[in-house]
Amino acid sequence: MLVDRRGQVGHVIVGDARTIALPDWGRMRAGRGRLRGLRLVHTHLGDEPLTADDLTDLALLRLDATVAIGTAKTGDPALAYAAALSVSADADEPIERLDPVPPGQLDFDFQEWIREREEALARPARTRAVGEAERAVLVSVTTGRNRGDAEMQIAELRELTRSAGVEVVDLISQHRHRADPKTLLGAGRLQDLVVHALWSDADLVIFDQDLTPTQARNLGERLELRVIDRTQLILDIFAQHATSRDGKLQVELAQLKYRLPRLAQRDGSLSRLAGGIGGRGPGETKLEVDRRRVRERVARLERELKQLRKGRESRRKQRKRQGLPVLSIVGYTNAGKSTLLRALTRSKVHVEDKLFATLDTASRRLRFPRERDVIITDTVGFIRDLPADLMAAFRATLEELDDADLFLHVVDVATPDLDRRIEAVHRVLDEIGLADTPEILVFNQMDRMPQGVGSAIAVRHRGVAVSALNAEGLQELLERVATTLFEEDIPAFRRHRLQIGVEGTGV
Ligand SMILES: Nc1nc2c(ncn2[C@@H]2O[C@H](COP(=O)(O)OP(=O)(O)OP(=O)(O)O)[C@@H](O)[C@H]2O)c(=O)[nH]1
Ligand SMILES: [Mg+2]
Repeated sequence: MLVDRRGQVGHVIVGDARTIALPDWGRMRAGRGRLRGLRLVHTHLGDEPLTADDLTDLALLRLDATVAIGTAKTGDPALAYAAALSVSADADEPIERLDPVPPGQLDFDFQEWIREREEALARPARTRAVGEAERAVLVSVTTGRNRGDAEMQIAELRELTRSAGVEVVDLISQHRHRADPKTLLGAGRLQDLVVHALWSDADLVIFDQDLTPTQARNLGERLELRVIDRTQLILDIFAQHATSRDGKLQVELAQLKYRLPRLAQRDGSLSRLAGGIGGRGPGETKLEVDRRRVRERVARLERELKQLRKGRESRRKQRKRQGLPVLSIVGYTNAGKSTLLRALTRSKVHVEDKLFATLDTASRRLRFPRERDVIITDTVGFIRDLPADLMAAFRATLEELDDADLFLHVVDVATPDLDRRIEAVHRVLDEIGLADTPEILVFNQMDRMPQGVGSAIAVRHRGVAVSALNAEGLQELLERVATTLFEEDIPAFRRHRLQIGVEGTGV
């Protein structure tokens, strides 16, 4: 039976020995941070306590309480086992169980009890102000043997979340032998997730691992919260930061391509959802329409991007005719690439302590002594496991790198997983066929390290240590550039002292 707050029986459901099918919850949706307003009282065929499935339903459906009444050998009711979600964030367990008693002795003021619990739950919600950032629970599930760098991964997910303007309110992590194909997380951690999201009044859940369309759908439905994965988060950041026409179109294209299989997948399994919850969501016809629209839009975007690409190509050709060497700044996101461009050219390109602050290539002219000019370009940052759709969409932007005679590969020297990041950048360069372009490793942000440490790391990697922010080490860097590009020996340059001049932005 499903019993509402007034004590009225709304549904009587007859199941079989193994399962009961609960009704469609569509119209009985709980508000955010609230319980459903329904308690489930059901019988078990033996004198058996609440099962794992009972507790999963309790959590996922956010029931007020669940009660199982066992049956004695005689056929009489045995004990009543009751449980509810823990309402205090200090609780050790997501679920609170009452001591089993014969059903007749399950005697307390339910109205009062549930009122207190809802109040405890509503407390975090009340402190929220209008215009406040969205709140997210982060989830990380590592599998098999690849748990080694889980902490770094989580730290990076936090940074990505912050860059998207979302506040992190909680973290759930799990190491599993194998990912659950339906929900990624195991049932127990899923309960934890529901309860933590409830406690922290979260608006969305962000998974560090990419979700299959099926997992995304299952989780969204069970949590009744927006569920996104790392790829979507990165796409969101890109969408927020895109400024040029090119950038906006590329991001939109990547987003649509990511969404398409998720739309297509949905209707195939509308009929039966796990846990006996009736199917809901938009009907097939609407999905058909959605899918067609998305495909049309994808085609249009691709056409438009092709046009823009032509313009870009002719600009590149023109530049080539000028015969100027091209220096491209590449590196992991937030390493300080734009800051370095600024420092070198004293220009005002956009710098921000956010991942993927730069999405568009910006080129400036850099003047070396003896009238030798170089084009220097700033590019979009890289990240490990760059989503494939995004790579494809940004291929056009990355094509600019084809022209580079030399890469300035900027590394944040203060990051603990520096080697991994260098490797991640090399992997992307390799994927776009540019592994052979010479590079100078630039260990930036040395001001954040104790004296001498940055330079020591740079020496070990045969790079140059700089602080783009404080304009330190730039002279040495430029000398290295000059020797590499013009094959001139350093002493000759020392005599001249490098005077860099900067010219307009119309490259
Ligand atoms: N302390 C210190 N901070 C720096 C230095 N260089 C850059 N930063 C800071 O690092 C943050 C990121 O700098 P950006 O230049 O935007 O980095 P980016 O590599 O262009 O980043 P994306 O475009 O987002 O990939 C900013 O807050 C900068 O002020 C440095 O030498 N020292
Ligand atoms: Mg930048």
